[in-house]
Amino acid sequence: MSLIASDHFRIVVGLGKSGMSLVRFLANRGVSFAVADTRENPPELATLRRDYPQVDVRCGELDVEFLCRADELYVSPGLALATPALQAAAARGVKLSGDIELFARNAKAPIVAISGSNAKSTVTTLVGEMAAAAGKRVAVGGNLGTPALDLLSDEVELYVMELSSFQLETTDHLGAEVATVLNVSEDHMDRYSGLPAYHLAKHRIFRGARQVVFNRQDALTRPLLGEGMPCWSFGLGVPDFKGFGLREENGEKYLAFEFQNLMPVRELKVRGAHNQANALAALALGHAVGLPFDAMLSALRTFAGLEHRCQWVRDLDGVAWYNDSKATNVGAALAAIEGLGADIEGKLVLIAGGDGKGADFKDLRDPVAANCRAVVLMGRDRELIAQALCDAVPLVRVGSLDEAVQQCRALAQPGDAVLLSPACASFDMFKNYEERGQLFARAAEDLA
Ligand code: UMA
Ligand code: ADP
Repeated sequence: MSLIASDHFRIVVGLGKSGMSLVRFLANRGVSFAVADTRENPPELATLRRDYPQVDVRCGELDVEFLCRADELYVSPGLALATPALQAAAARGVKLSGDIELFARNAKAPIVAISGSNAKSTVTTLVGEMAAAAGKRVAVGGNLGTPALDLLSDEVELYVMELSSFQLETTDHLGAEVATVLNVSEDHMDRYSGLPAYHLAKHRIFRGARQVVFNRQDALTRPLLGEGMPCWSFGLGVPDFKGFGLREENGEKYLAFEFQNLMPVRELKVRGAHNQANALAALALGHAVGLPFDAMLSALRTFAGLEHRCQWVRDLDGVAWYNDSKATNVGAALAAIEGLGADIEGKLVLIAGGDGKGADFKDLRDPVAANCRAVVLMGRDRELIAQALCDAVPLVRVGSLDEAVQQCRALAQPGDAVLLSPACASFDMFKNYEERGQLFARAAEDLA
């Protein structure tokens, strides 16, 4: 059976990383397609013109008549499906699809599919490392790192895929061997009408799944299941049948599966309760696809965490500095504030603010009051955060990250930790969260 109909005409909408992977995929299969992007100069334009000069590319405002020439549009996850030109094309019978749908139709090895508001990259990387430790030829990517279609290969024995809600919106049938939504908290409220719409998009990951992993502590991660669907769970409580969790014995806390202790928690290099949950989620996913425990546990022992996720930067005069620039929403910042706050002797001096993506910051108030000495606020939505925090702790407004670092140096006391965990996207002040994290780390390292 041909996995891609050759008589259809397609248009790739969006010429970023995923768009370029679509171009390579379609060109390699000799099917006819064109490209459109609303930007005058999309990131991969030069590469496209160099490698595929024959491809018709339309830049600038989307032209509905042009889009309607296609049978199918492969839409970038960066473009909302609600974009009027896309909706107009859909109304005229053009199918809206995406790279993950195409990937799923063409992947020959089992897929571990991972979504959630937070911890996707951490858990995806962990499962990838567990599979590699077990000797599997594993391909890891999706929303993280390499675009899905660039991973396709007959050599691959297991795909471990991080999938965003944006990617899932254009995915009709993933057919994962095991799928999970790790947690659900508000994010991307500038693209969704509310939490229900975001939740619905995330749950498309379960379409056609053969097994499911859910979070016992987050009801929104549970799919509606048909009877007999194999189902594993994780959570920080004591586990039961088909569950991964924590158990305490003789004063020692263990990662555990059902009634069996697997490994003392202290052997994990990553810190905080949220990372224990991530380790348990990865174990559940790995177990579902038959990875042996010894390989999975050895991967857990060596995993030191990803850059920009509660990453230790330095100690200075008894104050530890942490870069959690990847905390681009409230849920992630809460995990860092509560996780790290419980782990240190003193208090946190928090740097927050940026592009809030329409979020409601009120959930920060109590954890900030309990864990923080002060909050240094920057970025476009700093006043929204200030309003939500009220008078929970002293607030300091700054105009730059360097100024924020200087203020933190003055505010923090021995035993405290300075934490950059902005609860916001970075785009109002930086190229991306990586640049924000790097500049923070550099400014902290430069302090004398
Ligand atoms: N854009 C336009 N016009 C277009 C197309 C895009 O203005 O016609 C703009 C939009 O603001 C969009 C941005 O460009 O947000 C990026 O779109 P793109 O098509 O250039 O993106 P890619 O480079 O293909 O990256 C996408 C994912 N980006 C998004 O979902 C926004 C990357 O996830 C992903 O790694 C990549 O595909 C490969 O699969 C990034 C991301 O920020 C890391 N994801 C969000 C997140 O993690 O929160 C969901
Ligand atoms: P994602 O890919 O979903 O953005 P990451 O693994 O990159 O996830 O982590 C993003 C942010 O979420 C980090 O700032 C991290 O501190 C926070 N985080 C990590 N694990 C969890 C968790 N289990 N629950 C909530 N937040 C978490």
